[in-house]
Amino acid sequence: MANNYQWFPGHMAKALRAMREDIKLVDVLIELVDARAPISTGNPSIQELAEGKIHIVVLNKKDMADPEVTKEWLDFFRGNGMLAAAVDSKKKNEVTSVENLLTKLARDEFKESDARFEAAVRAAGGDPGKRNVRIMVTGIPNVGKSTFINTFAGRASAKTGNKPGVTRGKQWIRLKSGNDLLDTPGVLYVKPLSEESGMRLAFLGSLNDNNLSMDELALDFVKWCIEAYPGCLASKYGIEETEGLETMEAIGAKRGCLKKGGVIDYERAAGIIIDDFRNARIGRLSLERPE
Ligand SMILES: Nc1nc2c(ncn2[C@@H]2O[C@H](COP(=O)(O)OP(=O)(O)OP(=O)(O)O)[C@@H](O)[C@H]2O)c(=O)[nH]1
Ligand SMILES: [Mg+2]
Repeated sequence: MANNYQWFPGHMAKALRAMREDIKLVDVLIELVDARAPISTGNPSIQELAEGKIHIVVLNKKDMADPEVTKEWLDFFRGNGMLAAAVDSKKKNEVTSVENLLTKLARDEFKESDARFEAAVRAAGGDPGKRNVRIMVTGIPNVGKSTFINTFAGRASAKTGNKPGVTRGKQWIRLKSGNDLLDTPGVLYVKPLSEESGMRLAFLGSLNDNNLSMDELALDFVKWCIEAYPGCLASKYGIEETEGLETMEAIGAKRGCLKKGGVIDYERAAGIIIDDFRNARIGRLSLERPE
């Protein structure tokens, strides 16, 4: 069965409405994307939503991405006049460097007398005299929003998980710097996904696995990997790379994924391959490069 790589959430319109409301309250939008696929995990509509705000693109999970490609992406975004940084959200110093940049930018950009800002702070029950910089994190499911917020806030304040869609609720977190961070990240879904983008999101675990055939997903991944990073699967699993299905079978056999009669257990092989990719055990592989 071939996979249909699309979102299946019933709450996309609701999420967008909530996000539009939240955006009114903040000065700064931190858009988290996955460093391994910054375009497919990004939101084209955020440009319009972020108008009048400081918008920074943060390439998250850089520890799992191909470092050379991440450098190219940073050049790409900065070359297009955007603010961009790459981080491992589990590292405090990397997350803090993003805040330092934002605080400085926000102070320069928004003057004390900014009426729009004051109104927004009052509407949120805050004290505009204090001029705290208000920050919001956005991103598609599973890009690491909760992890980023936790590290940012310096305590476990946002629930994290491996499955998309874990986060609910809403509150502000006062940061050590005096800035305020919205606890609830904004979630945006881009629809429709192109076949290629959808597949990348599925590899990364941003689409719900329950709606996918994992055999097909792993096979698509193996095919991609042979082409984009030749030799990678061969050295990881000690097999020979041929065409996709045969290579997947070789990995399965090597890992003892066999059913009665020596038939390959595709499901188990698929689970191993996808899990290895998602934990960067096959290597630091980027799914997208700048054109
Ligand atoms: N290696 C690595 N893993 C990360 C990083 N950031 C997040 N993760 C992992 O990615 C998974 C998803 O992270 P979450 O913080 O739950 O992602 P989220 O965007 O809040 O997900 P939803 O709430 O489901 O939309 C978790 O297993 C995290 O541990 C990172 O920078 N590096
Ligand atoms: Mg979350």
